[in-house]
Amino acid sequence: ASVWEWQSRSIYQLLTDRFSLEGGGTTECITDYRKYCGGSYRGIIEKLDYIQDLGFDAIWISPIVANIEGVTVYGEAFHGYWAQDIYSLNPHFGSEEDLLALSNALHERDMYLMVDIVVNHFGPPVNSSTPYASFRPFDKPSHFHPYCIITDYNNQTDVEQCWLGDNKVGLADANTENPFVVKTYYSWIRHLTQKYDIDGLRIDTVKHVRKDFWPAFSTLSGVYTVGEVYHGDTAYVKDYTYVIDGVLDYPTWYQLFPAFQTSTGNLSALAEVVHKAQLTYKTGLFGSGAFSENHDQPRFPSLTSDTARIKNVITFPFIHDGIPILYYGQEQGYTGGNDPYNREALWLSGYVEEGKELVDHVKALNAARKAAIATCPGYLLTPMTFLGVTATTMAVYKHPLLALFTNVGSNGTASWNVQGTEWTPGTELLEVFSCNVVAVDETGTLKATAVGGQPQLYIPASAPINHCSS
Ligand code: ABC
Repeated sequence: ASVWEWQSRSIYQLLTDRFSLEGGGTTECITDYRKYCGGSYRGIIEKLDYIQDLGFDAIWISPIVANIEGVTVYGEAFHGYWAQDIYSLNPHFGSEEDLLALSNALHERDMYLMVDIVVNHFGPPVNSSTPYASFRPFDKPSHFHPYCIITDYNNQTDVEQCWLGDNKVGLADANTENPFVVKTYYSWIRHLTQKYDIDGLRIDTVKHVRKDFWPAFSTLSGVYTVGEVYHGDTAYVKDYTYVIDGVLDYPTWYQLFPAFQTSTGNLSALAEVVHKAQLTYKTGLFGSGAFSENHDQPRFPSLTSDTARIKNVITFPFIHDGIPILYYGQEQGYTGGNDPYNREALWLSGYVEEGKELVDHVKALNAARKAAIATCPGYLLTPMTFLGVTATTMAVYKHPLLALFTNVGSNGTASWNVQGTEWTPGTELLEVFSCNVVAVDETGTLKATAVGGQPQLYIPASAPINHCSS
C-alpha cells in the first residue's frame, strides 16, 4: 500500500517474540535474560481480535529474517535485528506458511502488515577466523565495511561506514557502496514484499546508510516505507524525508517525555519542533510515524507513575499529522525501563481489556481519529496547529479534533480557554474520554477545566463515534 493509503491507519507495534504464544498459553519471560520467550506468527493471529478491538488496523512486527543463533553477551537475537541469512525466515517465529497465514489473516480483516527490515548490517560475526562465512548472501570481506565501532555520532562517514554496537557485540556493517550488495538488496526487497504480501516497511538504521541508496530501494519495495532516523534535530532528519516516504518522528519524541514528565516541562519546545518539521520536511509531517514509545526507549511509565501524565503522552501521536503508532504494552500500563526491560511479554498481562483505564483511553483515541477521518475528508491533510501554549497547558487543533493537554499531573489544576476554531457559538462538542457534551460559548470560546490533570479530546457531537454510544 502507498503512503496515502497508510495515512488513515493506526499502527500497533509489537515484538513477535514477546506478543503472543500460540495456543494462548503463558510462560515465564525474564527480560533481563534477553532470550527467546516463544512468541510467534501463529500467536499473533490468535490475538488479532485484541488488536482490532483496541481500534488498530495495522501492525508492525519485528524483523523476520533468519538471525544468528546462540548466545552473545547481549543474549539471543529474539528482537530480530541480527541477520544471518536474508533469504530464510527466523524459525523461532514460525514457517513461511505461518507468516503468509498472518498476512492473509490481517488482510481478511482489512488490516495492514508492516515488517521491520534491516539493510545496514548483519548480526555480530560469530566465527573470528572466517567471520562472514555463515552469512547469506554476503559472505565475503568485500561485502562489509572494515571493522571499526562508531564512536563519533557527529561524523557522518563514521555513522555510515563503521559498525553499530560496541566492542563486545559489533554488527557487521554491510558495504552498501559495493554494487553487488546494492543490487542484491534491491532485488531482495522487491521479492520479499511480494512473497509475503507486505503492505509497508519500517526501515531500521536509515541514517547509517548513504542517502542515495534509499530512493531506488524504497521505490522497488512497492510499498510505504517509514524509516528510523534516530536523531533529535529536524535539520538533520529532514534530508531523509526526500529519500523515503516518511520518518519515525524522533525529533518530536525527544521533546515529548520532558514536556509532560513534570509541570515545568517545556510545552513550547514541543510545539516548536512540530512546526519546524511541518515547514521543512518534504511533505510536512504527513506520512511520518508518530510514536510515544518503542523498543529502544524506556517506557514513559518507568519515568512517572502519574496516570494523567501518561495519558497526555499517549494522546499526542493520535492528534499528530503522521500515522499514530502505539508500542505493545502501553495499553496495559507496562513500566519497563531501558532495553532489555522495555520488551516484556504481553501474555503476562492476560490481555485484559475490562476495567483497564489505558485500554479505554487507546480505544477512545482510535475511535475519535476514525470519526474525524470519516466526517471530514480533509482531516488527513489538515496540519495540526497550536491554539494556545502556556507554561502548563496546550491546545492542539486539527479540524474536526481538538486535543487539550496539560502537564500539571493528577494533583494539579489547569484550565483552557480555546479560541480560533471553526466552531461557532453554541456548537455542541463531545469530549471523547468522558463522553460529556459541552457547547462552545457565545464568544466562540471553548472553556474547559482539567480533571486531575487529564487530557481532553473534542469532536463535534454530531460525529458518529461508537465509543460513546455503547
Ligand atoms: C544491544 C544491547 C544493549 C547495548 C547495545 C550495545 O547492544 O541490548 O543493551 O547497549 C538491536 C537490538 C538491541 C541491541 C542492538 C545492538 O541491536 O534491538 O537490543 O542492543 O546489538 C535500531 C533498532 C534497534 C536495533 C538496531 C540494530 C537498530 O531500533 O532495536 O538494536 O539493528 C543507534 C542507531 C539506531 C538503533 C539504536 C539501538 O542505536 O542509530 O538505529 N536502533 C545516540 C545516536 C543514535 C544511537 C543511540 C543509541 O545513541 O545518535 O544513533 O542509536 O546508541 C541523546 C542524544 C542521541 C543519542 C541518545 C542515546 O541520547 O542526543 O544522539 O543517540 O541524548
